[in-house]
Amino acid sequence: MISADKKTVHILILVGYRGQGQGFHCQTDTSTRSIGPVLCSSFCTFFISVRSASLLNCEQQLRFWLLAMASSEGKLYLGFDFSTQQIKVIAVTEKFEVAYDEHVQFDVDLPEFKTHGGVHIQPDHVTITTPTRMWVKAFDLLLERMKASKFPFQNVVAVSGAGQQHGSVFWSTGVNKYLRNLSPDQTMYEQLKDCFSVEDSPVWMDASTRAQCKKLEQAVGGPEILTGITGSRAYERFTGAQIMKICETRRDAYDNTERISLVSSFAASLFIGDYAPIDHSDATGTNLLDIWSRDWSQQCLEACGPNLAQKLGPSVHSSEKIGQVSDYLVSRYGFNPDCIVTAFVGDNPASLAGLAPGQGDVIVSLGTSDTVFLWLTKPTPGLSGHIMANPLNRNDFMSLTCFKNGSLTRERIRDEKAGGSWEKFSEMLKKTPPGNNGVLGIYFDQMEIQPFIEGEYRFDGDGSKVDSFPPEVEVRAVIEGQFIARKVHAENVGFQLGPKTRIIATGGGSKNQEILQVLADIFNSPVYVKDVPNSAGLGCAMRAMHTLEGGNFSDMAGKAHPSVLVASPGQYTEVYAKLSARYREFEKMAEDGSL
Ligand code: 5FX
Repeated sequence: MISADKKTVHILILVGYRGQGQGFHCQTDTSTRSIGPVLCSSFCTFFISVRSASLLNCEQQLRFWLLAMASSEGKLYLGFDFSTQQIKVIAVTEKFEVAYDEHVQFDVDLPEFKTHGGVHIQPDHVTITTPTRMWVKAFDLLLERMKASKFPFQNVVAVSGAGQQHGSVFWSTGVNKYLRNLSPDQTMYEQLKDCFSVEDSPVWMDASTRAQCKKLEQAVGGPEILTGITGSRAYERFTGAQIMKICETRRDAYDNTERISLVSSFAASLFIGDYAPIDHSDATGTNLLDIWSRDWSQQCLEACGPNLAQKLGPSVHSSEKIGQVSDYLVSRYGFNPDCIVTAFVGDNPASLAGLAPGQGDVIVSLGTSDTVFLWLTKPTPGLSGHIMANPLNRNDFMSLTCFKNGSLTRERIRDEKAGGSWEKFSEMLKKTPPGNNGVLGIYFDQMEIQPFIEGEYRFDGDGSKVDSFPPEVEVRAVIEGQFIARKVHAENVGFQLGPKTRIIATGGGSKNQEILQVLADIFNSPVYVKDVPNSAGLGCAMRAMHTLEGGNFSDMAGKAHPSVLVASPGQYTEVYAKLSARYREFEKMAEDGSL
């Protein structure tokens, strides 16, 4: 029962059962909001009077109070995500219940920086930056919001976070003393806003470094050799080429730089009040780290700028404790001085953690574009995709391969052939056999990343080019063509199917059972689904917990969001082996222009 006047909200909750609750409902004048499931181990009655500026705050307070009370010692773990458009935070209890979440949206909450989608696009359309100091101000604002909603900072025992990959922050020479001695009477923005030798951070959307990429590849002996050292050929957005560009075009700023952070280690620096080390997984998004030794590659450093090893500082494994929260955060917000900080990582490695895979698992994210993450033990780096350090297991790797033509292409074929209905699309899919009688369809509505081509390509069972397919055949062809490509590229970077291989599907496309059945048949592996909103933030909260508590990450995190088996493979290995071989031929022809 809830009664409210403008300032005070009285909440009477009677919980009369044991075990997992179904969630409480907070009735306000305008809406009924679910406060989320709560574990209650005994019969109890709460009467809480909350003085609050808004009913929304009241709900949040109630949520974390209930959840903190429900967990044995009220411990909370925080995961931050410094992403392109916003900073998000999520707090979870020991039982992985989400106790709190909040965010700051750059364009809306900090309009004075005039960003669009969190960035500035320069007139050349390829130089894309974010004002570094905006991130500091956004972080202040987020902490102030948490404080205003009476977030129990003292209950937080471990923190970690993620940042958009590849973006870089340039700290001016001598500013570490400000970071180490922040006064709790002022905001971080007031004290750090002039500490950056480059005011606008290059971000992952930047594509202005084509010339530097060529130089970096040439310097080490070619794209294959760079790939063999760093796990990726030179990419415009990767930090090595970005640093080389600053060194070439703004030499004074480069020379006046004491430390270069990635967005992730920059955010971690704000937590520990000192320059934070870069974690291995995000460091593999720079073209500067040797993926095998996990040290900076001398050759790559030399190609990008003088004294670069010193400017980058050390790199550490993602699970490492890098310090405690700063005195500033303790004094100003009431953090517990013993609260540990785990290395911050890139957003993609963080999402991998949030989905809690096991060694050898394949994660297929079916969204606007499709992304395949693989947990690899023996990678074979190639010219497409990226091999990165695995954020969960010190000696392992992860690969990340992005395909531009994902759900938009699937939706176009649905609209054209199935009248816009997924039900009809699924019915049509069931009418054709796995393998589609040998036909192969490839649909790149937009220029694909690998292979770098656009257009529609249809081949009949004999491998001859045809102009069209009957509707049912087209429906199967688009799904099979896409998933065969995902499998071929997974094999290219060293993925080997084994009896224990599991596919974890996530994203909008993972809601369609028939599509998932095709995925199971093509990968010859069971498909599980997991729906994890804010997987990067959650992954970081769980990583923080893991650093503090130890144990096996996958076992621990798997309990948070158990995966559900949705499709088991049929016996189509041979059918799809033939189609995969034909897809490889197609890509070869696309590459040498003989299509
Ligand atoms: C990965 O290589 C990317 O560039 C993006 O996914 C960024 O990490 C987005 F933040």
